[in-house]
Amino acid sequence: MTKEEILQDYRLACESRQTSILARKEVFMGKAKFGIFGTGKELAQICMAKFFKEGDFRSGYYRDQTFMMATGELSIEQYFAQLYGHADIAHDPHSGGRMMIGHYSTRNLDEQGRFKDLTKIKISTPDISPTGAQMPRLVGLAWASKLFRNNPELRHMTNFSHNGNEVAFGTIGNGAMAEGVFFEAINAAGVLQVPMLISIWDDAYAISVPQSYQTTKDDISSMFEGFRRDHNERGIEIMKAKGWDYEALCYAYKEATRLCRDEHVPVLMHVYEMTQPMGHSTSGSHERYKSKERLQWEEDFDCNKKFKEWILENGVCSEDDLAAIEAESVEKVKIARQRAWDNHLKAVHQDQDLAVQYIKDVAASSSIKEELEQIAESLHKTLNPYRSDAVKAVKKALRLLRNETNTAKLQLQDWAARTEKENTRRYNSHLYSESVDSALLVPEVAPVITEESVLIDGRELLQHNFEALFNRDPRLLAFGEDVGQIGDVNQGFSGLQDKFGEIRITDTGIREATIVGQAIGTAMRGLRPIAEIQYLDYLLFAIEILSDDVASLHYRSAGGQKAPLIIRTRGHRLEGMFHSGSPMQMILGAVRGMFLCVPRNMTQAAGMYNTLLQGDEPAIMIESLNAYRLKEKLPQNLGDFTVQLGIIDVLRAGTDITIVTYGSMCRIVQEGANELQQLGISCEIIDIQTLLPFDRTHQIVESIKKTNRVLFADEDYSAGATAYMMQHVLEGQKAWQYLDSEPRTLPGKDNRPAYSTDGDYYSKPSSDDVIDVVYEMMHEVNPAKFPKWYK
Ligand SMILES: Cc1ncc(C[n+]2csc(CCOP(=O)(O)OP(=O)(O)O)c2C)c(N)n1
Ligand SMILES: [Mg+2]
Repeated sequence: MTKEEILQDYRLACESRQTSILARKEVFMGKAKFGIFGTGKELAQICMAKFFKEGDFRSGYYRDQTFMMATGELSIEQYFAQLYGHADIAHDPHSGGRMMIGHYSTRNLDEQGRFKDLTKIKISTPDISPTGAQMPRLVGLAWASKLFRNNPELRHMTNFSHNGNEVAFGTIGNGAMAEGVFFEAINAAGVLQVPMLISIWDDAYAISVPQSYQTTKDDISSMFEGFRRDHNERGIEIMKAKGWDYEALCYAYKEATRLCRDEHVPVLMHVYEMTQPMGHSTSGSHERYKSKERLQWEEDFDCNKKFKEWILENGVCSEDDLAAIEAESVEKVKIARQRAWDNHLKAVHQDQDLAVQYIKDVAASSSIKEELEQIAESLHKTLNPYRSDAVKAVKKALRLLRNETNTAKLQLQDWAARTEKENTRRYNSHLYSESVDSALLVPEVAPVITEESVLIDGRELLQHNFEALFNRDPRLLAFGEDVGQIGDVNQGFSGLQDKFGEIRITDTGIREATIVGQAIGTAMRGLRPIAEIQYLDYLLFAIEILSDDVASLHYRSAGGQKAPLIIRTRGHRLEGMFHSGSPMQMILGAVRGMFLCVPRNMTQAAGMYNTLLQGDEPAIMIESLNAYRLKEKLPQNLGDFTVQLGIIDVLRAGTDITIVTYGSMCRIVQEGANELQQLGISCEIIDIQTLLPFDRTHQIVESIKKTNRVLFADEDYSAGATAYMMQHVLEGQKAWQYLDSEPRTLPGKDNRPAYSTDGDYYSKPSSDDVIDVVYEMMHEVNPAKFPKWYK
C-alpha cells in the first residue's frame, strides 16, 4: 500500500464521518426527517471497497455510505440530496427522493429502460429497510456468476458477465442476522457454492438489544462453525477481522474476494469490535442503554481513531498532515451540504415563488384580498418548505375563490394542474416498466389450432411450450422444489432437464424466500428466471421478499433497476387446507408493481408466459391446480402465441347478467351458466385473465351496459379479490350507473378450505352457489318469472 493510498483512505474515513455528523445536525435542525448513519463502520467499508470491481454487485443495508463513497457511486452532495428528499435523479440518483437516507442503488438501465453494460458499473442493488431482506437477492446475484461461468451458452452475454468473475458483496448487521432469512440464505449459498461475500457489521447491538439476545453462543463466527468448509467437505469460508484493524481488514478482504472470485466459494466475513459513535439513528440516544464502560470502549476503539493511531505508529505521516486532512474534510462536507441544500431549496422554490406570485395576482382583484394575501405571505415565509406547502396554499386559495371569476384565477388553476401532474410523476412513476420492452406493449397472437391439432393434457401443453421457449432463448432458466429431475410436481418441465441440462432446469432446497432471491439476482443480471413456488399456499414464505424487494424495486430505484422474473405457482382448488388456497387479496395487497396472472387453462397460461418473456416486468403466474389433466388442443405456434395482459376474455355471451371471474372458477361458473340457461337466465361470463393489470380497456362496463347486472365470483375470502374487482368496475369504470340490481359477490368462505369433496363444497363456491346467487338476483327482478324453489 502506498502512502498516498493510505492517506486517501484516511481522508475518506474523515469525510464520511463528517458527513454523518453534519447530516445528524440537519435532522435536529428540522431540515430532514430522519437520519441513520455509517459511523463506526468506515474502515471496514474502505477496505472492502478496495476489492470491489466493476461488474461486482452489492446487496447491503443502511450503514454502507462509506463503501458507496469509496466505490465512487455516492458523492457527499448526493448523500445530502437524499437526506433532504430531493426528488430528482439528477441529485439523488439512488432513489429520486423516494428512499430515506442510507438506501443506495446505481443506475443500471439506460434512458429506454434497457440494461447498460453491467460489467462496467460498480453495482449496488436498491436497498430496502426490512432487516435481513437483502439476503435472498444476494444469493441470486452470486448464483448468476456461477451460471455465467458454467453455462457456455451464456458466453455471448459479455455486457453482463466476464466468465462469472463477479462477486456478490453483502452486508448485514449483527442483529439482523437473527432473521430466519439470513440462515436460509447462508445455507443456500453453502449448498450452491456461489461467490457470495457476506460481511457482518458487528457492533454488538441491534438498536438497544445486545448480542446475547440475538446469537447462540454470543458469537457469530462460533455459531457458524458447522458451516465451515474443510479439505473434505464443501461449505462456507468463515473469516474474522476487527472493525478497527486496517491491515487485518485489507488482508481479509483480499483473501475473501480471491476465494469468491476465483473459486466461487461463499465467504462469511465477521467484522467485529465495531462501534456506533452516534448511536443507532436520530430517533434516540444510546446513552440510555449502553453502560459507561461500553461507551468508553466505543470511544477508545473508534475505527477512525484507531486508524489514525496506526498511521502515526507506522510513521506514514505526521500528526499535522492528518490534522490538515481532517480540516479539509470538514470544509469539503460543509460545502457539499450547502450545495445540496441550495439545490433542494431552489427546486422547491421554483414552484413556491410562482404560487406566491399567482395568489398575490389573484388577490389584487379579489373580494377576499386580505385572506389571500395572508395565505401568500405565510407561504412565502415558510421555513424549510416542502412542495406540498405551496400546493396546500393554492388549493386553499382556490377553495376560497370558488365563487369568483377572473383571469388571474385561471393562472392559479393552471399552476395547480401543472404541479399536480409533475408531482405525480415525481412520486408515483415507475411502479411498472415504462420502457419500450414493457409486456403491456406485446400484441396478441392467437394460438394456431387446426383440425389436426391434437388433444393433450394441459400439463403437456405447458411442457411443449416451455420446450419451445427454452430452445430459442439460452437466458431462460427454471428452478424450484422438484423442478429439475422430475420436471415439477405436475410435470410441466418433464424431460426438459435431460434436454437442457441441470444448469438451466434445476432442483432447489425447500426455501421459498431464497428461491425468489435466486430469481431476483439472476433477473437483475440479464437472465430470464422462472422460479417455482410449489403451491400457492406456500407463497407466504416468499411474500415478504416479493412485496418488499421485487414489487418495489423498479419504483424505489426511480426506474434505475429492474428484475423481470416470473414466479410460477399453482393453486385455487385441489384438496385440503394447505393445498387449496386462493388468497388473492393478500397477494394483490402485497405486490403492486408486479403482474398477477390467473389463467383458467394451460393454453392461456402458456400464452401469458410467452408474453411475459417478451416484456421486462416481474410477474406471478398462478396456474389452476385442477387444470393440468384437463384436455386442451395443442397450438402449432408454440412459444409464439401470446395473451395480452389486462385484456379480458368473454367466455360466453349473455343478456341478463355479467359474471366476472377468473382461474378455476371459470369452469364452475360455466357449469352454473349452462343450468341457468335452462332456467331462462342468460349469463355473460368474463374471464379477467389478469388481476394486475385489471381490464385495461374497460370492457366489463360495456358488458354491464347490456346486462345491467353484475356478479363477481372467485375463491378468495369475502371482501377479497371480488371486492377488488368490484371497486375497479363500479367506481373505476363507473358501472354503477348501469345497474338495475344490487351488485353481488360470490367468494369462498372465510375459513381455510376444509378437506375432501364435501369440505370443498362447503368452503368454495360451487356451480350450485352460482345458480343460487344469480337466480336470487333474477327473482328480485321478476318474482313471477323466477319463483323461489325453496324457503
Ligand atoms: C424486519 C424488521 N424488523 C425491525 C426493523 C426495525 N429495525 C431497524 S434497524 C434495527 C436493528 C438492526 O440491528 P443490526 O442488524 O445489528 O444493525 P445495526 O443498525 O446495528 O447496524 C431494527 C430492529 C426493521 N427495519 N426490519
Ligand atoms: Mg448492530
